[in-house]
Amino acid sequence: MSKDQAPNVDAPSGLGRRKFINTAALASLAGVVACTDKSAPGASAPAAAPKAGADSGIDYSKYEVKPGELDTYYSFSSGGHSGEVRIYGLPSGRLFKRIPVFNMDCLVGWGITNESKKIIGTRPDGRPLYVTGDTHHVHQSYVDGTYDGKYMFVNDKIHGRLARVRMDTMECDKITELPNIQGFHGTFPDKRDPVDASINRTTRVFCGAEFAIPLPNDGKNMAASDKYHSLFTCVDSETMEVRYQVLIDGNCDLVATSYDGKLAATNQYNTENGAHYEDMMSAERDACLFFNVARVEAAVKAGKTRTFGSSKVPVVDGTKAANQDPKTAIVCYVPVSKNPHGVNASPDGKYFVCSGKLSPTATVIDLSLVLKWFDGEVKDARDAVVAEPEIGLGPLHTGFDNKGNAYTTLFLDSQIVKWNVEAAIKAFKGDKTAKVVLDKLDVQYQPGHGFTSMGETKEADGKFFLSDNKFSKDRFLPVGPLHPETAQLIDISGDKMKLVADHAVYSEPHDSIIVRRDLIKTRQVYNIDDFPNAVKDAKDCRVERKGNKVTVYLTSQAPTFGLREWTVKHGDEVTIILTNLDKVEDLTHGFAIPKYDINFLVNPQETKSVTFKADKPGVYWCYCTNFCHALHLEMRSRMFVEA
Ligand code: K7E
Ligand code: CUA
Ligand code: CA
Repeated sequence: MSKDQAPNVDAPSGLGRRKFINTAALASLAGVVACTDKSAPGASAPAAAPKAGADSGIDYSKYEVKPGELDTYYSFSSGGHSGEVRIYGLPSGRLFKRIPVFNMDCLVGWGITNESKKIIGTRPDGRPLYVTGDTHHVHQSYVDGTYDGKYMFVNDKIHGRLARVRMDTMECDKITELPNIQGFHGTFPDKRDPVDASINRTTRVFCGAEFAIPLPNDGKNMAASDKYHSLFTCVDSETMEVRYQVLIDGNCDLVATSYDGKLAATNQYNTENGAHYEDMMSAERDACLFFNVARVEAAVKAGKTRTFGSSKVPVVDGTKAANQDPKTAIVCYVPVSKNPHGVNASPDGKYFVCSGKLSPTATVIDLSLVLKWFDGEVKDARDAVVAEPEIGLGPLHTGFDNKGNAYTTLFLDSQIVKWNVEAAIKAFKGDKTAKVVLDKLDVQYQPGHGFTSMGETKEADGKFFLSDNKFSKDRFLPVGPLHPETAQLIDISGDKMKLVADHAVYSEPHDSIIVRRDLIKTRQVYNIDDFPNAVKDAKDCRVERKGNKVTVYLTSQAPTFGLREWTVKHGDEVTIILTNLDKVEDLTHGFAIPKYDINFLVNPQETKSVTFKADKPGVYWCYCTNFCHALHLEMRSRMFVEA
């Protein structure tokens, strides 16, 4: 959008002519992505950037976090194909921590220590099972519709894994690979236990598979498209075991859950079951699938299940053919706009909103009508749609405030649109006076996810919206071909949205949540007793040998390691167990062995171990990598590998 082409909020220009993006319009879409064709819809000319600083009339000092002050929110963000999760403070945008999950990380030794490899899984030669990952969505565990501060869940799209991060240490403690799926995209924990109302704690994490694959995927047939299916999976949030899966028609994209715990949903853009993009956008409408959680679980319990391949996970049939009668159906297929992206739950618990992506509309689905469909009271599933406002081009994700307003990212228009849900419902019923679109704000550029402070909980507070943009181009000092992305902070507390900060973020965050800081309680010092192999006293440091297996028991306490030197033999299998005896907060030590590719951290009162083959004779200075003391450089030990 150029400067002289101010958004006409009441009647977004051009929408009438472009009811949806068709195949022909894909060319211009490609132009947008390549950022070469400035005339393409939504192509963002750098000249259109809003005036910075004093010219904007915004008092930025209101959003400043001064030295020594703490942020008011945590922002937990996926790291995309870096495979990690990140923690920022808001409003400052300061990066606090990168949590390794599906990647390797030599700062803390993730993928290097035995403890982390046990979580990741290993190959027969002891290397980590996978060292790549693609994190898309982060959500925390719930009690009664808001965060309980216990866990965070994050998915790996590449290898189809769900990981759990403990919120007290902010470290990954479990990873589960889902059977018989590819392209694990959307995930969401339930917000209330739907089956046992006495459990005021959520136990399910729902997971959607984006790519249909042949079941079984045994290499016998590539072409038979009727054999291709996606599965919707439920994982137990405590044990992290897969509870059950639902076989569906079409695919899964994003996932949402209702506040009463009765429904889980996934939007799908490939109802066509196409293998190529033209096929995937051939139908005028796709769908949002609603799973009746109690009925799905009753079917699992009743044993109406099958299994695929070597997996023992029970699979129930959620295909259309098996769910013709609403009164017994476990899945409801609600038709929505062409190739939707994103499904988000309004914090009042009433609606799910799907974005059109290839249609300039959002689809509002009334959950009470979906439940009525399951009771046979609503005949046509499409009747659960109560609004379909035109909001702009390329709508993707929606966040909510506490006043009934929705904020949707418009990828093609490079804008955030603020619209009112109840007004959209009135307009859908024919009320021509309903003011649906309330404001539009240019962002720089092409936003993907957008989310509001506490917006995924019933405690949505309407203070901030963060726009995670896919392109930054001219917004930051150039750093070569790989640009950072922009996370733009928007104040949504007033009638008009105000852009108050640009934060540079390393590629490529997809999704985040903004959590009030009082909901997070962390520990800064471990309990030494939580580690069964801890070396609890420097006097216990020793070398033990069983055949050619050698265990080195080691402690760290600034500025020394418990052994000044030790000897192993060429060819030994060496395990080093290191406990950090320091109890002082922030007193972390590192441990690196040159030429042996070993490097990891031990935090106060923590124990970690590594195992390797002593295949290179010589003297090796094992040193502390983490600046801990005035004698940090002197903090060393010596390993002698005897020839
Ligand atoms: Cu990037 Cu949530 Cu994976 Cu949309 S998804 S942008
Ligand atoms: Cu211990 Cu540096
Ligand atoms: Ca489609």
